[in-house]
Amino acid sequence: MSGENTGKGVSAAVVGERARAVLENNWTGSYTTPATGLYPHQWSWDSAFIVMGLRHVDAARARLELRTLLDAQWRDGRLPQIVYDPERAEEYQPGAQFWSSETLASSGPHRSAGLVQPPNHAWAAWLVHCSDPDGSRREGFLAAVYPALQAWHEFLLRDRTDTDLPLAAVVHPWESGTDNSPLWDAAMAPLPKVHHAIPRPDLQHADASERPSQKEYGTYYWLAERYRDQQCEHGGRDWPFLLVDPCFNALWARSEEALAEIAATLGRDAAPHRRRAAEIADHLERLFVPELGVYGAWDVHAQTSVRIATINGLAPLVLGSGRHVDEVVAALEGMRFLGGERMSLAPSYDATAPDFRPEQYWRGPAWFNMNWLVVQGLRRHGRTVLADRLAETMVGHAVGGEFPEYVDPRTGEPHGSRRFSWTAALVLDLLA
Ligand code: 2M8
Repeated sequence: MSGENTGKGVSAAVVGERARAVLENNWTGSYTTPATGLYPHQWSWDSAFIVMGLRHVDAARARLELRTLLDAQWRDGRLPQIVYDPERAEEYQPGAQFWSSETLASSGPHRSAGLVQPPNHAWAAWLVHCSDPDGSRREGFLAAVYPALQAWHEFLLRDRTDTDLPLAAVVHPWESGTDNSPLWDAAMAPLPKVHHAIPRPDLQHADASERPSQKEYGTYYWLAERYRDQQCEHGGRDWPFLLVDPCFNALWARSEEALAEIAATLGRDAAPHRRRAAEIADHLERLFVPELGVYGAWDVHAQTSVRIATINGLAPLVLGSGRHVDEVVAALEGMRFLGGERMSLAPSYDATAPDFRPEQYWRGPAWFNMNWLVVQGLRRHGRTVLADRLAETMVGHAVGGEFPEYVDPRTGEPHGSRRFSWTAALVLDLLA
């Protein structure tokens, strides 16, 4: 796209410069915060998305970003949702004090949250290696990160899969990264709420109407406190929130494919990773909902399927093996998502649903990371015209809205934080 006009009267070179400036501004010296005000620490899947874009402008820094996250890995293999900056303890809640991870034998060397986030890290590691193979080799990057990434995936296998449907389950909506997605509503509804006051520093940086509600936070805290009080162990099917998310698992399979590439490059056995990727992809097919044309979720605790159309259900497109590519692309182009030209980007939730909210967090807005996943999936399956259209729109909305966290999918009107890191990073990737 270099030198071309992005459609907002700004050249691709200028967009690239602005995106780099966002990442520069949010860089701490060893990682990039998602946004300076609202999210002052290192977030797990944000960092991996950031690495996927940062590699085009500074591969060494991208490698450092990922290694910083992996340094915080717990002894049991989990990669924490948040690695806290002790200097900014009060600026985000729940913070390091809430989790007190330093009191747990299984935790890592840094203060971090006990939850996890979607496993896009091995994919990011492979991409950053491919961008600068010489630098990566000189640093021994793949050899250094491979054992940690393997241990992370083994944690998912050991701790999060169930015999009936061996896909990874999340134990809290925060783990899905799509916090208040309607996918979790039915499981959340019967859960209690805490009665104490909940600190909400997030509301100093974002309008309350664009953040999860106080009611949602009541249950988030109830569930997080319970998990923390059980030493960050869910203890099996009795855990009241155990949801299999199609996006989380698609990223796990995509990352297993990347681990196979990494293993082969290191002269190790790639076959177990290929097998695991194929198994996850196979099991994912059981989540396909024919009447919606997308993948749904599975509630392990309630033993029920969640048949709702969300952007999470399009994510399996990133896999090469998908058996329902035509149906998923038709759903993407249909009324629930792009609706022809009605939507400029794919919304996070079914646009035909009565409770679709185009400005409310994960209940309608279009997110850059999710649309980027859709673009990757479309490209993988040769649907380049639609992929290019979405990519161009993403770049236009990003630059028009100062790299917003998310946008109204109809108009591109910006919402949430501005100068948001993964928006800037993924735009850099699209420009490259
Ligand atoms: C949002 O989630 C955090 C909790 O992790 C929050 O709402 O405070 C989500 O959009 C999540 O996907 C993202 O990783 C995080 C930081 O950008 O913010």
